[in-house]
Amino acid sequence: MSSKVTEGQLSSKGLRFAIIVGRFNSFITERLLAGALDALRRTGCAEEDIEIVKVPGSWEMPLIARELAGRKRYDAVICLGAVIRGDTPHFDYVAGECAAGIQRVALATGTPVIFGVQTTDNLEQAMARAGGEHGHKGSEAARTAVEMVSLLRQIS
Ligand code: INI
Repeated sequence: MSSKVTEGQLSSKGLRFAIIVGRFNSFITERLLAGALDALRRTGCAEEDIEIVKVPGSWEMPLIARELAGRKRYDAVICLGAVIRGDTPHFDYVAGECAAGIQRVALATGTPVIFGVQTTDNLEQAMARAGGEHGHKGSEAARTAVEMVSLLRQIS
């Protein structure tokens, strides 16, 4: 007897997404956005089914995510940001609260809210994860969103 395995599919045709992008470290976040848009297009999503909302920084994401996820207009909300460690504890507050807030919004609304926020020690690490040698956090976040929508539909 074999076990039943449920996995999300990677087709975004007919799905609607909101993408929240932080302007802080925009040199990185614009790359994350380009990767996310490319992944959504490749999986079948129509351009008019994507809304992009820009926020000052990663700290502001959870509130806007709650607003967008709460409308039930989008199948998933994708958050894209870049928090880069500096010389002060600021990094820990911004990264920690952003991560916790995003998770809270997903659990409270039942809408997938994807944590496509890089938390790195320096710009070099950020670049390597924005289409460099360590992958692409933007396209990865978009594919995760597509998979989660499909998975939720299958199990509910
Ligand atoms: N916001 C980021 O998205 N990344 C950072 O690296 C960052 N740093 O290092 O300060 C950052 N700060 C701004 C923050 O998100 C808020 O916009 C700001 O504190 C106003 O609320």
